[in-house]
Amino acid sequence: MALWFRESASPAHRLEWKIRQELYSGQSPFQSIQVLDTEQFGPSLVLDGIMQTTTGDEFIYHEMLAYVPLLAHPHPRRVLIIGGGDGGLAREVLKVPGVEEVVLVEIDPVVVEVARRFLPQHTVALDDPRLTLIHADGAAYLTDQKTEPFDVILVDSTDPEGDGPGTVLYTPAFHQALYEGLADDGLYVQQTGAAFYNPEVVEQVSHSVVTRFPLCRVYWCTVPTYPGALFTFTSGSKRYDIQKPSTPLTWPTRWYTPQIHQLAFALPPYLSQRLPET
Ligand code: AAT
Repeated sequence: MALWFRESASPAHRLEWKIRQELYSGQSPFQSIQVLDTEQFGPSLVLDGIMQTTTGDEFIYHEMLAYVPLLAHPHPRRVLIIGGGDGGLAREVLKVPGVEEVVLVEIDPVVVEVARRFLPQHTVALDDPRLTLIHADGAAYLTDQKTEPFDVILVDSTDPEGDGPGTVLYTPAFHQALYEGLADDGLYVQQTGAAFYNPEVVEQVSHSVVTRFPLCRVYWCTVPTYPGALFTFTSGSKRYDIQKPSTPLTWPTRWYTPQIHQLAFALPPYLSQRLPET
């Protein structure tokens, strides 16, 4: 009998993946962790019952979370990634010319271990000498760290679900810590979820960001894996307008182009009506 993994997009809409095999199942101190070999998208990471990243479509999310901010910033030397223990985002960040140092703060060591075992496409850059891996809560790291400021911070986290580890990364206190952790011309982006079903996430984050950062922008891409496909990112910037690519793209990509970069900021009115004036 075929095995299916099922996730609720809403109480009345479900997504299902046909599973070849469960590759891993465990419980860490932070969350439940599964790696499922899906027939459509290959090996895929599920945390607390929510699909996080699949081998087949991860390039869309990771390219858009890395390249929009990094190619809008003219010299992104020091980059902080919060979450992203699967390594897919770090892989893209480390392709950008001029990136000298990446600090990856992932709360859960088990995510990194299982990604190394089962998601090799994601983890190819985790041993790059420019990368430092720290296991800590990203919010606590930012508040406690006494190191020099970052040019770019990328928040590749789980959604704000109940008492899950990602919830703290959607609070005004965290946005204040982000502001303080960035250089005078720094900028940040965080994933703000599937905007058809959870538009309140992007709404709340953008209202918090706009009170702290001179520039707040929302952009999107489509990810088949995430409910409703329409997926959003919210950014805060101290100086540079993240809508405008300033560094040329000189390496192959599968989703990102400078034209997609600019089009990604065109928002449907049902969503823009919820967002603050910027
Ligand atoms: N690269 C795409 C994968 C993810 S997983 C998000 C990661 O964020 C997980 O490994 C989780 O352990 C980590 N995380 C959650 N909270 C924190 C925290 N407070 N500090 C550091 N790391 C954290 C994201 C996919 C997006 C899913 C959209 N539904």
